[in-house]
Amino acid sequence: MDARGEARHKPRVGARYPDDGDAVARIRYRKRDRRDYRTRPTVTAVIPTLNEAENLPHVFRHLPNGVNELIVVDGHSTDETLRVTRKLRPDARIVLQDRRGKGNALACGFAAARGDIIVMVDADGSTDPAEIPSFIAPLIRGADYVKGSRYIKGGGSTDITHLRSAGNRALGLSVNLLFGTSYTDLCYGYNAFWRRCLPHLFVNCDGFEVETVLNIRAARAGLKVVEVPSYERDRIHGLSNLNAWRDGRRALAAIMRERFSRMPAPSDAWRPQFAELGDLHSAAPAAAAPAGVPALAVDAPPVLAPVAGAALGM
Ligand SMILES: Nc1nc2c(ncn2[C@@H]2O[C@H](COP(=O)(O)OP(=O)(O)OP(=O)(O)O)[C@@H](O)[C@H]2O)c(=O)[nH]1
Ligand SMILES: [Mg+2]
Repeated sequence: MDARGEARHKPRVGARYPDDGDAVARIRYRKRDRRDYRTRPTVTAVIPTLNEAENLPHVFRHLPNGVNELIVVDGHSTDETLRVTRKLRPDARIVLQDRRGKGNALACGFAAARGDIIVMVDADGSTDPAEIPSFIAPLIRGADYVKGSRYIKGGGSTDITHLRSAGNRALGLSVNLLFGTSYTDLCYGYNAFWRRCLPHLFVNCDGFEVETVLNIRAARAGLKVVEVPSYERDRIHGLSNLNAWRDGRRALAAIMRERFSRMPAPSDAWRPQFAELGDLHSAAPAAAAPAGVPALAVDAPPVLAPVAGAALGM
């Protein structure tokens, strides 16, 4: 027990904090948040978008204040996604992915991120940005990588179909057997981790298998992984980009690849050459914003200033 009477958990891979994600833990986090404000780490939310203009207002509205940097990674949307982003969140950084697929989009967003902590949030309204604090709390307490789970107490989904749920469970079981993890939800896109873990996660896949790869790499690298409950809602507007059979096969192939290949040595070699839309605060009216042409900066070196004082010492 520490000075505040909180139990100190020693998470193992796939373990979860018994008290994270519930109301008590959130309140405790908020109190601690206020007290430790000066040493709080900075948080970057990475949101991949492919034609999500109608859903973004909902997602932006529910982002908590503690998010210091917002990165929208667009995959060549043909709707108003970029214009809506500029209008509603002129402070957001808009990154244009260099290839196709959600995996490549996340890799570009991760490479652009400057916060101490990165949290991945979908743009279709199915992952609730208001849950972000319950992902951050275990990281502050010592976890390296926090994964959302729809299958533990407090989690759930109105979005997942029986077919996808069965596939997810089968793939998850395989991963648990092959990699000694005890994950309850493998293919879920709501995760958060310290940016310093990126060389280990080595995000070099392009498609929807990205969550599977991230979860396996976290385990193979020996990161402290914690699960927190998460509730997934239906996509608000538009159609899913995921195809259960095609993407299930991709995830299975990724599992096999991870099992029979050597783990990439931790490095920055995975970093894609993303492009970033230029000065979002420029005089150019939003209506005149091009739908996809970057005016551009490549890669993102400067470090984001912490909210106040020094970033949390790790
Ligand atoms: N930038 C980018 N984003 C993508 C791409 N494919 C999917 N996304 C985004 O990734 C998120 C998840 O994609 P969805 O199509 O909702 O897939 P899903 O959530 O796995 O499946 P559903 O449960 O059916 O919604 C959404 O925010 C998409 O806009 C892509 O190729 N590029
Ligand atoms: Mg979705």
